[in-house]
Amino acid sequence: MKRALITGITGQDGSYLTELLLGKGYEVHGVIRRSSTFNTGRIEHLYQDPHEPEQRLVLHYGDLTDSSRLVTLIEKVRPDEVYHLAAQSHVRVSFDEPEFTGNTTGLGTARLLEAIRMVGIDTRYYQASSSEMFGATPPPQSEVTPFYPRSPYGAAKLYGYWMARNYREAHGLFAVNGILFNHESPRRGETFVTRKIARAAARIAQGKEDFVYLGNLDAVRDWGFAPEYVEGMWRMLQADAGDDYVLATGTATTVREWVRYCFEHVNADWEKHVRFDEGYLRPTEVDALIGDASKAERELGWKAQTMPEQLAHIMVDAELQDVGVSR
Ligand code: NAP
Ligand code: G4F
Repeated sequence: MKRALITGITGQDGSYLTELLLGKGYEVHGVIRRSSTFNTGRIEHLYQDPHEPEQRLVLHYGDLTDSSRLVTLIEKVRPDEVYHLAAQSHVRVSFDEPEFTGNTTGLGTARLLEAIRMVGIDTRYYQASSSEMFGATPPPQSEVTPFYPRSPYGAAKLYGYWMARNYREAHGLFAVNGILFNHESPRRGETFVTRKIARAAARIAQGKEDFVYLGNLDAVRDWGFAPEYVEGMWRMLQADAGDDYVLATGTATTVREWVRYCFEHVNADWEKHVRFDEGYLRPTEVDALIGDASKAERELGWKAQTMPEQLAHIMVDAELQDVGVSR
């Protein structure tokens, strides 16, 4: 039985990856943060009682800012595969908290890599790199596109990217950078734009709210479906050698188009319900991200299946179900 360690198991991707790995027969160990309220809602359905002899999902307290804990965790679990997904992952928030973002998203990666090196285990390491690293470089973006981050988050992720590459080159670690373009789902955090809009469309259609306040509607993103992307992460760690791969749909959608997809799905006129709030603008914006995932298709047999309009419908339907409407 293979053993995996997932940081960020309570996040969107962590929850889908846990489902995938448990389904493949893995023993899964997840790192969770101590919180005064439960933060395990996304993995509640996967929870296993620690008293069960056959337990294959084990949760451990830990934090990316706590190096010694990362060392003890790696020593205790001795995973065959490490999926490093934990991060302060919100771009807008990273402008308010650049130091915290650097400490967790950037240095947290160095702490984890160093823990693996110090303990000396033979493991495969997945780094959750991001299309946000491309920033101002125009699309299409692939593994050979130069980086130009436009946020403290993007800069922190770029540091993590180069640290993973350096541990591959300097220490021979099987380290992979998954450069993932935006991927969404009904489990997406409520303040990311796709979920915020899907949720608003459903609630407005049910008369629970009147307006949604948004920032830049002109930004272009390449939105795919998260469960397909975690399959790509797993495939990267099954390759013959550590390498870097882009995962994306290759399609361009503006925030305005996403708004239209969601509101049309509930037969509402978005122009009557969407209002502008400059508080949602970023000091520096990433205008357009459109990925070229041909390397992942060629080498891993991975290809995105769900395209943005269908994804918008999946997310709105989930929100409708949440407010008691089934379709
Ligand atoms: P997410 O939903 O925001 O989840 C982030 C996870 O990190 C949560 O489990 C969170 O724990 C944990 N975390 C945050 N700070 C931590 C700390 N100091 N110590 C330990 N854990 C900490 O993110 P996601 O969408 O699943 O994305 C997964 C990873 O992929 C992230 O690194 C993200 O930056 C990267 N990424 C995401 C996308 C995307 O479109 N989704 C694209 C490219 C790259 P709590 O639940 O306690 O907050
Ligand atoms: O949904 P977003 O906050 O995602 P963003 O900034 O693209 O970052 C996400 O994708 C990255 C991959 O490229 C990940 F690495 C990162 O962790 C995260 O998952 O914003 C998307 C776009 C932006 O251009 C933003 O300016 O939507 C625009 N937007 C317009 N109004 C808004 C809003 N974004 C948010 N969050 N809230 C708004 O009201």
